[in-house]
Amino acid sequence: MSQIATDAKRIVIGLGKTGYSCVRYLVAQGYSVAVMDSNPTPKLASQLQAAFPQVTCHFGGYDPTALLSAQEIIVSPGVPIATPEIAAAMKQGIPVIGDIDLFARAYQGQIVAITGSNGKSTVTELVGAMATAAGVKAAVGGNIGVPVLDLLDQDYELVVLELSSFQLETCHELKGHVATVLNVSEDHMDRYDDLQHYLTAKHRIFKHAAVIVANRQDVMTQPLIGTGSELSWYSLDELLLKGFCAPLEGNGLRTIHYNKRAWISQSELRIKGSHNVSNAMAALALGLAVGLDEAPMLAALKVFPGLDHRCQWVATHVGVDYINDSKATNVGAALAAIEGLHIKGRRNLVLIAGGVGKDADFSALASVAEKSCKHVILMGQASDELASILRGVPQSIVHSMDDAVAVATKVASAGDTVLLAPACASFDMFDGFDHRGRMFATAVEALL
Ligand code: UMA
Ligand code: ADP
Repeated sequence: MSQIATDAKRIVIGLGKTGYSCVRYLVAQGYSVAVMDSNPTPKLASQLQAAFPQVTCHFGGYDPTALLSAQEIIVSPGVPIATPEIAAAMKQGIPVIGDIDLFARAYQGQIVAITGSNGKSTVTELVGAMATAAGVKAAVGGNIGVPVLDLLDQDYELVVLELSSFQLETCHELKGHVATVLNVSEDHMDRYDDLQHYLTAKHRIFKHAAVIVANRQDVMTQPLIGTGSELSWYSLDELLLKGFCAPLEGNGLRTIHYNKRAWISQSELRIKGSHNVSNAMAALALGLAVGLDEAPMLAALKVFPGLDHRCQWVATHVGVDYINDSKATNVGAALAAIEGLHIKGRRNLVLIAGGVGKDADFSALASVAEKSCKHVILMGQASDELASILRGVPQSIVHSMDDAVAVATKVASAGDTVLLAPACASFDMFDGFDHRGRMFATAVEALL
């Protein structure tokens, strides 16, 4: 631990990817900067001290006196603003912001701002690909893994931001040219009092947006108060005369229409499932709002392969499909995957689930799993709770991904699908959802 110089005018809290990018940016702007982290040995500490020896550090907790003398506190998304030392500084009127506000102050180009409980990364990448296809110099960043301030190093005309509720909590100055909340279902209930609290954080994205893209069928994606923004609608099932819609047709597929004119059939998309038709419509509406043309947007949509660890086919072994949906880190995403892969009238799924439950309510999984899963394989911290909720389905509890796949091979038969859709975060057993997905793929590939 070291003492923070009293002239440290900007204090960055949390020395992860975001905190590091904030320090780098603020130092380059000539500010006096200090950094604090609750961890006594943050991973990036030695890198920071080597690159920015002038930055004072306080690790293993927060220095309340220094916080009360800050001109501005920049909080990383993983650090709750309800942390007592931060709340005390806020009470004294010290501005508490995040990296998104620093970015918003500096960036002059157009911003597409995307949040939602599920589909954020897919839609963010898709809009980025559409813009690139349209010849626009565009980048994607934010919660997707690229700290936004790192995007200022290049002169982008358009930036597509994936924003989490955590980032939006500290966001006051963002002026998204167009903003959207894709959907809202329970997530991060260990950080929020209830769904309303979480929804309120998400809806902060609408503030100052010129255009809001919203799902006509889902009131939680629509601004609850008048914003003065233009509204651009899409809807999966409802026929819309204005905006995007894709009602189900006789062949069981959908065609995306815009202002009643057919644009593209679902059969031309590589990303599967009706949730991805919804994602595609949101991306098209966001693209239109920033002036992208139909032809390059559709060209990008047709070749978009989807992202790793999102309902990703890994292999077919003795007639059984193995699907990696490790990014299903909440109940809503897991339900979308289960419903998307379920064959009506059959229990064709072997579900691998569990991990860190984040205080979620898993009860919605029970009836869906009972009609679609022949077996559930549970692991991690939430396994006992899931076992109890899914007691209507034959089940096993395992302690490693290798064991999960080994059990799955025993219970699945030709025509079935083994689906990794954990409905939980991964940090009890893995470094992240991508590590968990890779461990699944490795175990499956070892069968071949
Ligand atoms: N820390 C504290 N006090 C705390 C919590 C954490 O000091 O109470 C410290 C940790 O010791 C660590 C640092 O803060 O040293 C980590 O900061 P962070 O958790 O904000 O993580 P970053 O590395 O900065 O990554 C963040 C996002 N992480 C979180 O929101 C938890 C990343 O999203 C994002 O990609 C990155 O910024 C770039 O914008 C990850 C995520 O899990 C992928 N997001 C959640 C989700 O998608 O569900 C919201
Ligand atoms: P996010 O960045 O919000 O986590 P991703 O695009 O990474 O979203 O997808 C995360 C998970 O959510 C995946 O498991 C995917 O199958 C599921 N998913 C994607 N889009 C939707 C949607 N519109 N509704 C429900 N689930 C979705």
